[in-house]
Amino acid sequence: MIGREPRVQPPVLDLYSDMPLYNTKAVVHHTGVPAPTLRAWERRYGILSPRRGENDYRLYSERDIMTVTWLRERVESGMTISQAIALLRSLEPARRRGRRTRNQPVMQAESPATFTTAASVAQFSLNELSANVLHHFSNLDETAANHTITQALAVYTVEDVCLRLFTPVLVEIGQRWAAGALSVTVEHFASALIRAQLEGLFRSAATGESGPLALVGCAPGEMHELGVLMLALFLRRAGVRVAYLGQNIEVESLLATIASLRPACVLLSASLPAPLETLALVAQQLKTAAGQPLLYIGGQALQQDPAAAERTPGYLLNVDARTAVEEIKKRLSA
Ligand code: B12
Repeated sequence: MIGREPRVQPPVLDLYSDMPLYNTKAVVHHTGVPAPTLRAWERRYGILSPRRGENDYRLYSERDIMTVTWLRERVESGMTISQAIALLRSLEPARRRGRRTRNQPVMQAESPATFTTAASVAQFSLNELSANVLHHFSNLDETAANHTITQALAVYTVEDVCLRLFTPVLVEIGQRWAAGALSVTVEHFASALIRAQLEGLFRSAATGESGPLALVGCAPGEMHELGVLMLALFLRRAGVRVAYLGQNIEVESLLATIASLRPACVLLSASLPAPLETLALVAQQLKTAAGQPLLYIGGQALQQDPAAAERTPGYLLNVDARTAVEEIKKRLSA
C-alpha cells in the first residue's frame, strides 16, 4: 500500500534511554539549541522532562536530546515551534501524555500555552488546511495558498494532499462556480496554482529509467487534466516509468508514438460527456495498435455514464488515482 503514512515521521524515542544523565550544557552541545530556548520550550510547552540532580541542576535524558533535535529540525524546515510541538504530539500522542505525568508540572487544559498548542494541532487537520486554501484562492493570494500547501506537504503524503485537500477543494470550487457563488477567475486561478504544484511534484518525483512505460493523458477534446496529472504523479511515485501527455491528446501522433516506443499501457481520462464518443473510437484503434498496450480509462464522465463506459474497450477504473495505481501496478507486475 503506498502513501498512507504521514511524511514526517515522529522521532523513535523508545529507542533512547530516559535516564537523566545530561546537564544543560551537554544538551546545548548535542542539539545546538541555546539554554534559554530549551528552558522556554520546557516552560511554555511542557515538552521536556528534566529531573533535578543533587545540586538542583536540570538533568536530561537521551530521549530529551532526540526530542529537542527533532524539534530543531522541524523549526529549521520552516515550522514555528508551537506547530512543531503540535505535530510531535499528534504523531505520538499516547506515550508523551503518559510520560509527562511522571515528574514535571502537567499543563492545565485552560493554560494559554496548551490552548495555543491545541489550536496548532487543529491547524494541521486536512479539513482546516483545505478551508484555508479555499479562502486564499478566493482572495487570489498565491503566497498564502502555496504556504498552506507546503505546510500540508510537510505533514501528509503527496497522495493524501492530492486526494484529501486538492480534490475536495476543486469539487467545492466546481459546486460554487455552478451555483454562481464563485467567479470563473477564481476557478482559473485555483486550477492554475494546483496544476503548478502537481507539475512540480511530478517533475521532482524519481523516475524509473527502465521498466514498462505508461502513457498518461486526457481524451481528445478534454481539458480537465488535474485528476489525470495526479494519476501520473502517483504512478511515478510508485516507481512506474511515466510519460505525461497533457490535455486533449492527438490520436494520429499517439498511435505513431505507440508504434515506436511500445508502451505497456495507455491511461486516458474523460471528465466531460463530449469527449466520450471520440474516446470510444480511440479505444477501438488501440486494440489493434502496435504492441497492443493495455488501455485504462477513467474520470468523472465515465463514472457518470456507465453506458458510454460499456461501449469503450479498455479497463475502466472507476476509482480514485491511488486505488487505480494499486490496481495498475498489480497488472503490470503480473
Ligand atoms: C478545474 C475545472 C476546470 C478547469 C480545468 C483546468 C485544468 N487544467 O484541468 C477549466 C477552467 C479549464 C474548466 C473548464 C470547463 N469546465 Co470544469 N471544472 C473544473 C473543476 C472545478 C475541477 C476539476 C478537477 O480537477 N477535479 C478534481 C479531480 C482530482 O477529480 P477527477 O478529475 O475526477 O479525477 C480523479 C478520478 O476521477 C481519477 N481519474 C481521473 N482521470 C482518470 C483516468 C484514469 C485512467 C483513471 C484510472 C483514473 C482517473 O483520478 C483522479 C484523482 O483521484 C470541476 C469540478 C469537479 N467536480 O471536479 C469542473 C467541472 C468538471 N467543469 C465543468 C464544466 C461544465 C466545464 C466547462 C464546460 C465550462 C465552460 N462552460 O467553459 C469547461 C470545459 C473545458 C473542456 N473542454 O474540457 C463541469 C462538468 C459538468 C458536466 N459533467 O458536464 C464541472 C463538474 C463543474 C460543475 N460543477 O458543473 N474546468
